[in-house]
Amino acid sequence: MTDPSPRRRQVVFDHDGAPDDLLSLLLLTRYDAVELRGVAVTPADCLAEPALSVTRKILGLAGLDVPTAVGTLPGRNPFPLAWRIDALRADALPVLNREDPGVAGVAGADALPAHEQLAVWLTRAPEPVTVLATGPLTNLAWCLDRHPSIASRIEEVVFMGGALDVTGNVRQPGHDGSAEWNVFWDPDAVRRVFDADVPITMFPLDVTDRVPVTPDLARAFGRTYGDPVGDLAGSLLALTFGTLETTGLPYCCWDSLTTSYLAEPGICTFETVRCDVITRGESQGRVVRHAGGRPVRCAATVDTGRFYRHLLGTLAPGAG
Ligand code: AGV
Ligand code: CA
Repeated sequence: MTDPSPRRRQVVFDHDGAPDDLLSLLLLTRYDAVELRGVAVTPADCLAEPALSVTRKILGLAGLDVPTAVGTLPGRNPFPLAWRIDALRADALPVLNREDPGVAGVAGADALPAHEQLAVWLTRAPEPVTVLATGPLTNLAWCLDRHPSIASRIEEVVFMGGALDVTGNVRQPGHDGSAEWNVFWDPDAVRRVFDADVPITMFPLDVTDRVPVTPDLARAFGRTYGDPVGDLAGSLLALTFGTLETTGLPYCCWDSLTTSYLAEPGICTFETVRCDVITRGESQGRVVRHAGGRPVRCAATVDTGRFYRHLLGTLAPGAG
């Protein structure tokens, strides 16, 4: 008798359309360990319409018929427009436009806005679902607020966000720089999710800063040129170039490292930290260690080489 096949995690993905989020979506489409049940787009680090469009095209490229929804809830602290327009560039990449848009089925949004759709996905799932969030937690917070019993439908929240023992990445007038952007966009949402009875695994800047997008990593995808998945991955990484020159901070594999946890959890080590989030004032959006806070399983160290090999091995298996 053969072993029963390992259980596939039921996953709902909530992302916010930046190149790194799209690379994460591409990874998810390749993972045997993941059954993708729905993809929500939060209009935070992206423009909603092209981010939804590119999401559907990536699912189409993978041959997956997965429902999508786009968010309408606003955040308190908007992302720079210069970052949000990257979704327009990604949506125009040739590798995603080999077919007529009508044929690829990219036209028209699903009926429900993402927060309501997320509630439906979680409620109707046959077993508890992992919510992977690589953008703000606004949709999930709304679900928990409006339908508190949804907490029991959630197996684990896996979230890219926070900066515990390192400087944040927000550089805005009136802010002290201690926050990470996904939390800063909607600090109250993180508070709401922290208050819920759900297991949280968080990937703060403390680890994600250790996996920058390097020229070597991006160029390695050239070795499988002609393969649509590898070409898309390399193109998404190329879109991140210039970040250090324009912001003073490198572009990192923040979201894709977080996503890799669903397939290869041994890339990082973890420690449980009692956390709180500051929601007002010049440190708003900062996640802090706090003795009375809620326990969060936080990624603490990362095997950088193993992560880069995971990316290449998953998205450009022939690259060696
Ligand atoms: O703070 C990291 C989060 C990740 O979810 N995002 C980018 C990733 O999708 C915000 C962000 C921080 N710095 C950025 C960001 C930059 N230089 N460009 C675009 N987005
Ligand atoms: Ca993101």
